[in-house]
Formats: sequence, structure tokens, C-alpha cells
Amino acid sequence: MSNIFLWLKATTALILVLCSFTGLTKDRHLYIYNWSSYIAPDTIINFEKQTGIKVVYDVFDSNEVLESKLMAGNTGFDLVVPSDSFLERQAKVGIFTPLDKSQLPNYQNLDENLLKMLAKHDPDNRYAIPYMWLTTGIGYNVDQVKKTLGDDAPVDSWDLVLNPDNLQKLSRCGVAFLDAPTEIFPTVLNYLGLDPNSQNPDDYKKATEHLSKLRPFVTYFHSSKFINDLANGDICVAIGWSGDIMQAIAAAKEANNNVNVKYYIPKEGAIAYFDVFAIPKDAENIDEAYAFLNYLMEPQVIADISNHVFYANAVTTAGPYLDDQIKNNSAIYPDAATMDKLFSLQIMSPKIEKLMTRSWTKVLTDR
Ligand code: SPD
Repeated sequence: MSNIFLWLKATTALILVLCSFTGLTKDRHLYIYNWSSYIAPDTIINFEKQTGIKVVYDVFDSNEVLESKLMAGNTGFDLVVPSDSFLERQAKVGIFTPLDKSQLPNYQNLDENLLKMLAKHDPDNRYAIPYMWLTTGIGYNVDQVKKTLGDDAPVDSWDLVLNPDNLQKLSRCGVAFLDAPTEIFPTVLNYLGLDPNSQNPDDYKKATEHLSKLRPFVTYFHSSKFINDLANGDICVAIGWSGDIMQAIAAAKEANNNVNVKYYIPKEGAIAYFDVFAIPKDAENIDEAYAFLNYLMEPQVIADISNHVFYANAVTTAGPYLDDQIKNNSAIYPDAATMDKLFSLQIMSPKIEKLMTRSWTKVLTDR
């Protein structure tokens, strides 16, 4: 009996060796394209250990960059992470594969209210799994802003960075704006009392004129550099994403460098988004993509990510695993009054899209 057992073992080992030489046991791969600074350090490693799937992980820091790759086709990615309004437009031109929810047993862990909100961009939640939700607000260095603008600095208002007089003064200690027309135009329109989702070209003319007044005082336009620069005290204000600015706050605390950064959602209101996972139509590793999506919807896995990146997730059962500083942070989970002031972006007509891109280039290049 034991001889048969030994023989079976030896034969199996031989078959495995032969298979790996002839390529019959194919390695399983998964290609993911996500935002930078948007995952916990061990998320991918743990997934690879659990599943044996090898992940190739790449990052971007703008929806525009992701979109141009998706539109060109053959990205080579199995999972990508657009923001809600971008997904809506991309889905309309057939870029994604509909989700087969029967392959996603953990889908039931998602918050139904958030799914309903996301369904405004993705009817029936056909293509996307909500990953994180967030706001675009102001990160500021408390001491430098006070030193530059005095005790009455309007830190609760977009006036801080969108009033040219204030921005001129703040330019002495460094100002960063997101390099994202689809963020900055709606923010400026809203500040000017216009519809942030306006489809009226005249409104974009007004916003462009206003941005041209601000442009000389913006140190740089970039969508990720501001995290380190705020944390090190190299800039004093940034228009940026909630979690990224909170990462700057945490980094400054850890460095113990006396840099005191805060994040604020201005009283005039701000953009709120979902960033979502979706599978491009030409993805090759579909089973692996579903395995990863299921893994992401495990309460402990997604809570670890939120604890690390300071963004709110959409898994209801993640609550017990969230750190108190995340769970009780009103900049991450805003209170009802703040939620009322948030607005979501709609997709623009191609005419307005073009106008926005042209006007953005003009603002950035005219100094
Ligand atoms: N570092 C992660 C940043 C994620 C930001 N996504 C924002 C999308 C808003 N358009």
C-alpha cells in the first residue's frame, strides 16, 4: 500500500515538473490600473498569497490619463478605476464588460444606499463596484496660512484659494491645484454662483477668465505631488482629494516636523465622487478579476485599505475593522449638513468637453 502511495506521489511530482516545462500549468496573472496612493501596502501581497494569482499593478493620477488609454483600446488591464462620471461616459461607448454578480458573493456586503447613489452614473450598477468615495476640498497649513492671511483667514471657504487677492498672498508659501480640468472648472463655477454642471459655454468663459486671474499665483498644477509637499511644509495650500490630504496630515504627524495640516470641505459646497472598479471589455483574466473584486469586498480587506488611505469605502460590514480616527473623522464620513452641500458631476456634452480642454490649456500656458 505504502509503495503505491510513494509511486503516486512520484508520478504526480513528475507530471507537475513536465507541465511546468511545457507551460501546461499556466501562471495566473491579473493586471490592475489604479490611482496612486490608493491601496494598503499588504493588500496585493495578501491576495497573491491567498490565491496564487500574480498581480501586475500600475498607477495613474488623473481620470484623463486613464480615459485616453481606455479609448485607445488594448490597455492590457483587467481592472481599472475610473471616477463615477467618467465611467458613465466610458460605459456608453462600450468600454466595459457587464458584471456577472453571480461571481461576486461578497457583493451583498455593499451599502445599498451608496449603490443607489452610484446607480445615477451606472444604471442598475451594471458595470462598476464602488471602491472609495471622496470629496475635493482644501488642504492647508494652519500656521503658514494664519501667518500669511492673519487670524481671519477664510479657511472654511473657497475664498481662501479662489479669491485672487488671497491667492496672491498665499503664493509666497506655495499653492498647488489639481491638474484636472474636470475638477477645477466645476469648483470655480460653483464658487462663482454658477451651476457646477453647466452646459452653457458662456459660464465656461467666465470660469476661464477667473482662472486666468488665479493662474499667476498657482505654484504648480499636479494631482499627487501635493501630498508630500503639504506634509513637508513646502506648500501651504492645495486643492486636493480628501484622503490624499489626510495622508499628508498623517505623514507630517509621523515625521513630527511641526507641520500642522488640515482638510476642509468649504461651506459653498464641493464635489463628491465614487471611484469604482470596472473590467474593460478586452480584459483577458476575467476569473482573476472577479477573485480580486470579491477580495476587495471582504470587510477586513477594505477596512485595512481605508485605514491606510483615509478614504471612505462602501462595505457596510467593514465598520468594526475601521480605526476610530477613520470612522469618526467628519472629513472622511461627512455629517448630514455637509453631505447636503456636496454635488456630483454629470457628463458634459462633447462641445463642453472640448471647450473645457481648450480653456484649460489656455489657462495653463498663458502666464
Ligand atoms: N490618491 C488617490 C486619489 C484618488 C482620487 N480619485 C479622485 C477622482 C476624482 N475625480
